Amino acid sequence: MGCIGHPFISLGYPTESVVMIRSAVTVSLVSEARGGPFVYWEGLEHAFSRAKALGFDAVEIFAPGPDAVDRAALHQLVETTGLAVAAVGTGAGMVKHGLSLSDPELGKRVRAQEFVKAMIDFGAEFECSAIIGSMQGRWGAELDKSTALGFLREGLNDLGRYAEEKDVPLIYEPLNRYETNLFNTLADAVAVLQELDTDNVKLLADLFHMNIEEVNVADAIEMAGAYIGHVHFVDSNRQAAGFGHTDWGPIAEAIRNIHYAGYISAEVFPIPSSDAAAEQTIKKYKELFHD
Ligand code: LER
Ligand code: MN
Repeated sequence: MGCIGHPFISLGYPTESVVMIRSAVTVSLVSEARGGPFVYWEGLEHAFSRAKALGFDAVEIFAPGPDAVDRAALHQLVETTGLAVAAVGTGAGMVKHGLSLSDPELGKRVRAQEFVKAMIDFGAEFECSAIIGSMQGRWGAELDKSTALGFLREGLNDLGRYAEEKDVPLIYEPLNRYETNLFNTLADAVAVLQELDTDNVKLLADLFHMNIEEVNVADAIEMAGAYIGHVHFVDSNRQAAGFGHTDWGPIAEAIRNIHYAGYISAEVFPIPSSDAAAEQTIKKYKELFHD
């Protein structure tokens, strides 16, 4: 199953449907990101096999770049496990190459766009979206805020339209204040999406960033509603859901209320181990969304 295909199962009634929320777990293939909030680190085969054994629907991939993954081998993994690719992260463009969509230098912004476009192509081959998180960049001494925001808007417009040609949404992720000074809340990000020339850019609700920035996480989810296209499922301390102090009831209710039909993807530290974090995630996921 691809990540954006047929999210609703019809019950035969014209106005009723069951929303297909699906589970995913992250794998990082980026050595520079060691110590970061990704569940699996031992390659795609290992991640797909563990995800399959634990009952996940999909794997979200943080790759060093568009050419770093053997695509034939990945197609084979998708086929043999029956799992999907939930999304592909683009953060390696920043972590490995120092690129961002709001860089003061035109040449670097162009390279950032080229990197993301190639990642969109990679994701589209597996029917899923690319995520723009740290690639959004930040403003600072060399670049004032409104110019940086203009660059980001330009990037989201171009890349959102590019993704549309490939039949996949583009996912934009507001981050907490320690990672970007552009947009930190879903409401601010929704306002930006409303100004774009395309409606193909959706938001990533990362519940860790939201725990830091939102007045009320559940209310923010309800407000952003149909703009949300992906969820990072993570507790207050960036560990697996249930290992921190997040109050999950109202958040799960908000996700159901907006008829969310995408992935609930664990982007968490592998604490106390990758498998323990994944097992806790799928247990909490079933408790909140599927029992
Ligand atoms: C970074 O903090 C994050 O949440 C990632 O999803 C960004 O790529
Ligand atoms: Mn995230």
